[in-house]
Amino acid sequence: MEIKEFKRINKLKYLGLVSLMGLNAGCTITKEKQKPNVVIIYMDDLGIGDVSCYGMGQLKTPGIDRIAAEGLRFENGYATAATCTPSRYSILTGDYPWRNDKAAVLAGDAKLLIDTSKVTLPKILQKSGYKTAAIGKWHLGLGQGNIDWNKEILAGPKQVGFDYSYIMAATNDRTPTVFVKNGLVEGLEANDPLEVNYRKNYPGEPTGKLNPELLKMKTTYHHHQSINNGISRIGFMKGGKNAMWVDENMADTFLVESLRFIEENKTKPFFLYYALHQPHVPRVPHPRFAGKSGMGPRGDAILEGDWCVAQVINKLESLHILENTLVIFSSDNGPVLDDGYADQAVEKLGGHTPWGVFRGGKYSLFDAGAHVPFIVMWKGKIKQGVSKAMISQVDIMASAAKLIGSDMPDTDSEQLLSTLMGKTEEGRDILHFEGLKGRVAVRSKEWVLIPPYKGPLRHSWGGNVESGLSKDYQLYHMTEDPNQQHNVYTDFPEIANELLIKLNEGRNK
Ligand code: NG6
Ligand code: CA
Repeated sequence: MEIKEFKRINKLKYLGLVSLMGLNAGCTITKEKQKPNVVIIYMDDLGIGDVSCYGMGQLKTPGIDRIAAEGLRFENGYATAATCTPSRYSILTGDYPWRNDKAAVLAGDAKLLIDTSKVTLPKILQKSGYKTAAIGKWHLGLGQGNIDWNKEILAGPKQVGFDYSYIMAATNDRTPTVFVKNGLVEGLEANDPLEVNYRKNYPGEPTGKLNPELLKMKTTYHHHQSINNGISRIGFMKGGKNAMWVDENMADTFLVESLRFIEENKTKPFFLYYALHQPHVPRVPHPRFAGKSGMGPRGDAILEGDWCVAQVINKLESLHILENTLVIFSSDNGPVLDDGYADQAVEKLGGHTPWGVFRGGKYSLFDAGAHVPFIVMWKGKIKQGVSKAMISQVDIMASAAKLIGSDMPDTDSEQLLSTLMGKTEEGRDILHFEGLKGRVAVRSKEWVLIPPYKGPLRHSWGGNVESGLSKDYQLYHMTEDPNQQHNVYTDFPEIANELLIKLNEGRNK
């Protein structure tokens, strides 16, 4: 047995043990009124049609469905962007990503995107006595430029408001393929320093392009640089061999970290930002999920993620803190099939529709780019059911501030606590979202307006997804025509003009 696998099993055993202990301790948790815990469960590239409770696809996701069955499922929930970094920026800062001109898909060696003087969601909670943790995918930059991976990284989750962090720097398809725990690369040995470069390779280091014989998964676009675990990535790296992750164990690693954090903080208010990597490429689920979906690695990775979600809910339940925890489940952007690796996502899809009834997907300004699963649960507190209210992930921050009675700075975040709690079906009147960097659309309850933007009709490197870009204005009636087949811009000039004003208000502010 490999050392890493051994460690993993032991970690799981430890968990089994501690969760039993937790069961007993749960009874003694003080009943005095306590601030509710907040848990954000954030998946990566998961489409609205990938989640079975939305009734639009063919996969079965019982773990996520439980959150909907016992909570409130939003039919009009949005990320602020059709890519990762910008959406994450919004969740944590309460601002639209286009307020920061660097908020685009970041390289693995990019510097911290969030100004450390900025009030953030974790900082608000921290100030109110919460223990805060970021576990999983970060992708918001680290350090202040020219990062030295062999020293403590002094700009990252901690400086943004997280007491504890256990993260991957960027994406699972970008170097460095290591975990960073509280600012330090985990498992790094002093005699094998880690170096990362996004411009050129290190002499003698294999790459996917030069050494295809070392690969267990072929690439379709880009990802042909440094290799770890038989998979080539974007970006070069050298050294740090003992610190390299094993993709198959990534889900368990982040889960174990999350469960431990919950366990350790069960008696005090906590905020957990649990950012899963599934089903982002490379899709390499643990062998116990391989082949389980019949849809290839993409489907299997979703089943793995769904199982992880269930473990978190089970943990909260077994500790008797589900009644005191607001759980928010969502995805950072819409779905994509071929995102750079030949993993049969297209060939094995069958009749499944990750984008649901909507058009486009990840990277797209059509609706499926940012229209994502959005489900909340708070046992005994949130009204169960389905809400048609329009809500954006950027609204979580002001709503959470209201929940705990904290001040909220002036941001793009709308305070929609009553909407989140299911007390009203009134949500936003207007929301904005971004396709690729800087291309913003505006949506009202009924309409969406996409102004003209330069760019290709399809992203050939992004699964051939329709970009939603056009040289013409596009206006769609979202309730009558959710698949955006009929551009009615010329039929409704007044509506288009009103929306254009709103678009610019949100774009320029
Ligand atoms: C793209 C990558 C894609 C993915 C994406 C970021 C290619 C062809 N595509 O540039 O694989 O990594 O960036 O995804 O290189 S996100 O979910 O983090 O935004
Ligand atoms: Ca993503």
